[in-house]
Amino acid sequence: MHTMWMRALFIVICVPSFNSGGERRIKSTYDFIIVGAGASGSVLANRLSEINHWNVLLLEAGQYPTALTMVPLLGSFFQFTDYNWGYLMEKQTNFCLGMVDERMHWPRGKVVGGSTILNYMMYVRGYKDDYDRWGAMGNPGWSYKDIFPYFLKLEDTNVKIRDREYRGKGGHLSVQDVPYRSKSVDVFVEGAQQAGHKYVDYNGKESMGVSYLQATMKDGLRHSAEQAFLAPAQTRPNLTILTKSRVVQILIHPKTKKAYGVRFVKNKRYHVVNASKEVIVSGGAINSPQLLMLSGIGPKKHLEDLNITVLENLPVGEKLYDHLTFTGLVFTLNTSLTIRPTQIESIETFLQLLARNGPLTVPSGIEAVLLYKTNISTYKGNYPDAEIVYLGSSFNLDQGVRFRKTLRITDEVYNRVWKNLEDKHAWAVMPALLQPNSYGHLELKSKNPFHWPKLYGNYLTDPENKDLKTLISVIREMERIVKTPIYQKYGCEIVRSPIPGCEKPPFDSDAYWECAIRHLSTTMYHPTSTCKMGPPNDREAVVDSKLRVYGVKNLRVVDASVIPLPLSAHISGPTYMIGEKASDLIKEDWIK
Ligand SMILES: Cc1cc2nc3c(=O)[nH]c(=O)nc-3n(C[C@H](O)[C@H](O)[C@H](O)COP(=O)(O)OP(=O)(O)OC[C@H]3O[C@@H](n4cnc5c(N)ncnc54)[C@H](O)[C@@H]3O)c2cc1C
Ligand SMILES: *[C@@H]1O[C@H](CO)[C@@H](O)[C@H](O)[C@H]1NC(C)=O
Ligand SMILES: *[C@@H]1O[C@H](CO)[C@@H](O)[C@H](O)[C@H]1NC(C)=O
Ligand SMILES: *[C@@H]1O[C@H](CO)[C@@H](O)[C@H](O)[C@H]1NC(C)=O
Ligand SMILES: *[C@@H]1O[C@H](CO)[C@@H](O)[C@H](O)[C@H]1NC(C)=O
Ligand SMILES: CC(=O)N[C@H]1CO[C@H](CO)[C@@H](O)[C@@H]1O
Repeated sequence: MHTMWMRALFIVICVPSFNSGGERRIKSTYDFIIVGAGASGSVLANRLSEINHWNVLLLEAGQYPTALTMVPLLGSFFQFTDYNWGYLMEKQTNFCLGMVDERMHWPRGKVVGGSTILNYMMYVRGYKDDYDRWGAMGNPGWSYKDIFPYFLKLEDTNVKIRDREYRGKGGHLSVQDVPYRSKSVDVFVEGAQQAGHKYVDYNGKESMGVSYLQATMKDGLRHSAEQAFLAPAQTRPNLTILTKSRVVQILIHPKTKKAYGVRFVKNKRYHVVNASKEVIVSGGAINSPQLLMLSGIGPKKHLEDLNITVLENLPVGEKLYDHLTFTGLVFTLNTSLTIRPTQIESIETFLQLLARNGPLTVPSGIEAVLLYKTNISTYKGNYPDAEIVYLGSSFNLDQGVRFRKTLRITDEVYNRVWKNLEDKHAWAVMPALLQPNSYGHLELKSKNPFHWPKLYGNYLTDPENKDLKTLISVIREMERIVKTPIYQKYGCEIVRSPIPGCEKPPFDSDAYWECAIRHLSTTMYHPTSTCKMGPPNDREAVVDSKLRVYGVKNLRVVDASVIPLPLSAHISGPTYMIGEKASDLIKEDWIK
């Protein structure tokens, strides 16, 4: 942010994008109305408009993104624009203690492409057991063997280490190696192997191990849902995309319980459009449950308290799984191998980007991942419950200007832990919990559709404290990795400045790490399960295995909300898959 060209970027962001977003005349009726142009909604819009005689309307609350969103290192930058809904988690006891107002930031994309415009581009599909569990819960068609072909269908994989028969070629979404690698990431990948982890294609045959990052990227730039799925379909006459169109209600006949259209706001005016076949809600794991509840579908008591007429009593929003990660684990090397602040600001780096290489192509600084099973896990299969996300730098990379603010780290904490690292070769990992036992929930604040919902993460609240123990075990594993010969060669040391508020317990004791985790943990931005899929006898289920909302006709939810259990994955991949699978389910239902 300190050089001319970085400032210029700010200015360009403010220039409206040239793509006006289909201001065609709004018809009164479409066959399908899709709410939300995120990961799932974009796939649906593409696949449903493949059918000649179907008219599809895609409504998106946000606008088209500027081309700058394609620069991978700038990912987190756009969280400070109106491409982000800007949600904050409610303040909860003994958590987020090192954050401004003790509240966690929960960014979500409000832009064509949804959260795939803001996300960190990590492509991690998840494992056989992830999906076999969905099937075993009574969701026919969702076992690994059923959904695997959809991953192959959506991907265009271009990575060096690749288990061929496990990876798709020729799909819409490009998955690549990051063209630039800091020297320090090689040390991590080697160190993890010296500590006994395998080097693998983590989206391939071997379930666990260490790997360089595979990213949703094309030619070194972000490949979003908008580019992968909407751009190729945009000119189809039977697809209408309306931007800055915020749906405030799903219209449902109170007697027949049939969804027949939506009400939305565009240019400060209310519009009503009908759907002759279906309304499909793809607003993401926070907005989809919010919209259902505003429309009378949700927990009876909660809706009645807000004076919303109850059409269907369902446990909408009552379960919310997320992946938690700890951001206070920082190390230094005695040699210049990491990505340096001065490097980021140089003109040379900018020129490298034009050649589709250099540090700006690294998605938000993330370079590698290690997926493995901790010794806390009691799961029988060979299946990871933990992840270590490797950053080739640390939050001081930009002098605390941006990364720190996305996490709402207070000045006091930043100054103590990171400030004096600004001239050191610092790097960080983010240990993450993939199979949490705790879960949160969300509620409406009021019946006003423009009010934020109330979000509760409830992290680390499981009665046996397994989530906390797992996170500490992952920190310990990282400490083991930095003891390997390769790390010792570069004089690796853990940063020992205690987090303010955690000075009492001896540094590096379990009690210290618990305190640190309660101060500086954050979401990996993976909320799911708020409109959970399940069989009719599952009392937590909101949609059936065809993603139809129970008790309401012609209404589906298709996005990360339907995911029934925590995934050992990052959520964009599975959400694209859900979009592909749902498109086929819808086609099967309507093409006789
Ligand atoms: C900062 C960040 C980093 C992430 N990093 C990664 C990563 O590295 N790897 C990964 O796999 N995943 C990552 N994710 C998660 C991933 O991007 C999401 O899980 C995925 O995009 C979810 O897809 P979705 O279709 O459920 O919702 P979204 O992609 O969020 O799309 C929902 C869309 O619906 C629109 N919408 C909502 N309500 C309305 C309404 N009422 N009317 C009209 N439109 C509406 C929204 O504006 C949005 O465009 C990250 C997410 C964030 C925010
Ligand atoms: C939309 O559907 C409703 C309910 O079936 C109907 O009353 C209304 O007239 C329809 N509107 C249009 C424009 O077709
Ligand atoms: C619900 O309606 C009743 C009666 O009109 C009113 O007294 C009450 O304040 C309303 N509650 C809310 C939460 O709006
Ligand atoms: C669990 O694993 C961690 C890191 O790998 C290690 O430090 C710890 O001692 C292990 N605990 C037990 C009980 O084996
Ligand atoms: C880094 O530390 C290692 C181990 O102490 C040492 O052998 C090496 O010479 C150091 N390198 C530099 C550049 O100081
Ligand atoms: C009616 C109509 O214009 N149908 C088009 C819908 O989109 C598909 C895919 O591009 C075209 O083949 C149809 O002609």
